[in-house]
Amino acid sequence: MPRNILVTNALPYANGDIHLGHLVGYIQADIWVRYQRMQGHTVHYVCADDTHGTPVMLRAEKEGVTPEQLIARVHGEHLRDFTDFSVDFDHYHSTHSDENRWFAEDIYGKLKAAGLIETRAIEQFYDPLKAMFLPDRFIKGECPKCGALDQYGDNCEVCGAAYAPTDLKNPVSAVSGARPEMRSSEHYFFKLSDPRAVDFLREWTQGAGADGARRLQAEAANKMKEWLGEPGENKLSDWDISRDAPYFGFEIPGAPGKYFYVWLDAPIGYFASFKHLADQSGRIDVARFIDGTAAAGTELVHFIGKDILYFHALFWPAMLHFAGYRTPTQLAVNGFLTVDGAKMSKSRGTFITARSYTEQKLNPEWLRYYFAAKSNGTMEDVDLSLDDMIAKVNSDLVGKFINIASRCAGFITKRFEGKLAAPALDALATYRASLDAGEVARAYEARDYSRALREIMRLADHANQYVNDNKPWELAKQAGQEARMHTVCSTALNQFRVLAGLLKPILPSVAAQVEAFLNIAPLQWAQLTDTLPAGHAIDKYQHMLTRIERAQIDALIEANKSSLAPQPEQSSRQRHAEAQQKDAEAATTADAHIGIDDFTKVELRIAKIVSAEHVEGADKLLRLQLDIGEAKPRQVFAGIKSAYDPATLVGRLTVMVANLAPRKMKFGLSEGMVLAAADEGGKTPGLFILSPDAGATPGMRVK
Ligand code: B3M
Ligand code: ZN
Repeated sequence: MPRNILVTNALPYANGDIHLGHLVGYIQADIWVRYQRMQGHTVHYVCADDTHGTPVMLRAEKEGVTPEQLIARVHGEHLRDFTDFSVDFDHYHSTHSDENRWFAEDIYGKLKAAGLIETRAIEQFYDPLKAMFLPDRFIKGECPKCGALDQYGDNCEVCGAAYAPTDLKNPVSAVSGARPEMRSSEHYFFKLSDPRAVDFLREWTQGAGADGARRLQAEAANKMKEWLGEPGENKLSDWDISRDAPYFGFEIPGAPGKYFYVWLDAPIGYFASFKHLADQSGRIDVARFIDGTAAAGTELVHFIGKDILYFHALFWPAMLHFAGYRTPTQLAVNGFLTVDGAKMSKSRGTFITARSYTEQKLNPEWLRYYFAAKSNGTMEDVDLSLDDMIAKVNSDLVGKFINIASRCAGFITKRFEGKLAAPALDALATYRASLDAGEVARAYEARDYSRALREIMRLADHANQYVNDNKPWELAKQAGQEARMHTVCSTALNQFRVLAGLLKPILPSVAAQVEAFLNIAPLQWAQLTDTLPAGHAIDKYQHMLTRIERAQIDALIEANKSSLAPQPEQSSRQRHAEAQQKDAEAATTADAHIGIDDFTKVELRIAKIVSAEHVEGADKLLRLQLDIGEAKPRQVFAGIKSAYDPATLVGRLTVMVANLAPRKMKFGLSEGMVLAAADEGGKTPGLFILSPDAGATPGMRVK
């Protein structure tokens, strides 16, 4: 029975480059789609850029362009990267589109009609300078647990603690540097705690689709059990789906100044992209794939990373179900990418962008092959071990697979005008008998590509054995062995053809070259073991795939080494799958350079410490009076008590930030900040305040 499947990949956020970590899931999905099509099934494969939210808004502002301009540029970049890696969507759309607005409003309206939308006021950090509410990731401060400076509002990069932004000590807005204040605002909530939603999700996450296949991998289903709690227990909170202006997104109908939170309309983008595709093609019945009542007999499969499981296994199916849409048939969840066993790192050069990979002229099929060899259909992390990648590509892909053609094709062209002989039927029969095509098919279906490749490589060994046993290059030198050599090479090329078909979902561009070289119609699963008949003319063999040189990998790593000193590694999101609901608003500013204008906003001045004393009831602070040439010294509370005896500070010159907004503290007003060095990694304990060179006097500007 031909299947009808709508397949999606997670929508990459329109604020940043595609990197190899992204590509794991995209390549896995693309392989699956190609496999299904080879089986004769109908697949619609769509994706889009996820464009809304604060990070896009702020980044556009910083670049001096409109959000629309920014997302248009990124759309082009993302699509080009995917195309370079043969991730071949039928359509690549944008969540900032008419279709998406329509679906978002429709779903919201239906949830509201179902009594599942509620408003209530919440307290949130507000940036008074920038006049906007701050997402957690745009608040920085000291970690409440380990005291590390400069940590984001949701978790600490140093000790790994997860917390609420209100727990941060000395919070500042990462947007303006202002001290945020608490403000109340009316928000819209999707009532996930409603018993209807909880009951539905309990059933949905543990249950199976119409075809009996589980919707979630075992690990994912278990995670859901944890998140949902025991029956009777209700651990779900309502989901805050609104954000206040200024916000780049869709305004909520009937709620001026309130916008849909980016994560509400992001998954809806799957449908928007599909609708656009259907409208373009004029031949796809959208309702058959997405309507709650009309969608029996079609499938909806989402490929996602494990960091966004929460959204796709709870919010999304609940939204769909209660709005009368169909729910996903399957979530295909992949793990994170590590490189040589460690998290991707900008300073080590292992945060590798898709663009740099192609710019360094590495072959995308190498990566597709290696990722496939490391993908087993579970949520386990995938390790890109660079030496192992070189070894696997060179020995398996080039050494075992390509090698068969390169050793036999030349003789056919030179000696037999490119025409094949009838293959040795006995040899071909043993070969085919040794292939368990059903096993390869089951492995592809289960996204266990590593298992599929083991089976395929076993078969490649068999083919190589045949060539080694029959040595066409020796037959070529012997008189009277012409016909035998012709048969051996023709048999080997028939064997090669089967391998190319089996590998086609993983290596589309190599497979296309093989089809051209063998002069055959596109390989399909049902015709895998067809025979190329005697007299079939092939094309001249051209080399299809080179080996990887270590130097190419080294150059790639070098090209990805950040010019900045070591910085926080890829954000700690990978450690906190659950806290990652907030990821869509992930920091944009973390690794950017600042311009000189940003720097000169900070007014640094030489200050003379005229008095220093302990503060009653404060275990970290000293009260300093600082002379910066003004009529009256400034009072500053500095967290340096652990490092300095106040008496030794009096009379010293140091450096202070003079234009920091004054802050009211329990002990009085703090009118600035002194600078101190600290080893954030915590290896060298202590705090070290700065001193100017001799000759500097109080009040001098530091630039
Ligand atoms: N854009 C992933 C992220 O930004 C998010 C995926 C959306 S899928 C609907 O982390
Ligand atoms: Zn910490």
